[in-house]
Amino acid sequence: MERTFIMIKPDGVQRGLIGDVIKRFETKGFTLVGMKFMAVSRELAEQHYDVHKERPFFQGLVDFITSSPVVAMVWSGEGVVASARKIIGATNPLTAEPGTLRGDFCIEVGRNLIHGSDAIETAQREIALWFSEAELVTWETHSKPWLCE
Ligand code: IDP
Ligand code: MG
Repeated sequence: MERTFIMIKPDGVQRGLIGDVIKRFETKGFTLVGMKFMAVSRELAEQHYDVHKERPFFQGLVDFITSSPVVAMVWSGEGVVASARKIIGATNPLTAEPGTLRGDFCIEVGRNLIHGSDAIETAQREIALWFSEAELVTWETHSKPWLCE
């Protein structure tokens, strides 16, 4: 089953929005398969955002992600990678549609609440970076027949 990596960034944790974020993915019908509340090392933050290492905001981004705890999660379901990106909304919260997490809960790109993998291959890389296989739980929700034909 398709899986994606979702992280509630330090601003989401500090602002008490952990429950709101998790609720959106739960009520949509995706399945949580891994979750941890953690402080992020500089090394992990730099690896996670490696693709942006030449960008001017890179150091600030790493400073921010390591400044306060995050919630790292893996969610699964058919089409979860693209669907999670839609739920999250555009990178710039001012252009993110109302109804998306960024559209509803934040205003600046440098404090945009949440990370979600942008493609299936990225999700695989990010899940392997943040979680060991032993930390991921394979289980079936009792709602499955009420969510899927
Ligand atoms: P995404 O999180 O929507 O995938 P990316 O372009 O991959 O967006 O950028 C990763 C993260 O880097 C963004 O979520 C945001 O936190 C930060 N970021 C991107 N562009 C800027 C910027 O211009 N200024 C400050 N931070 C930025
Ligand atoms: Mg990205």
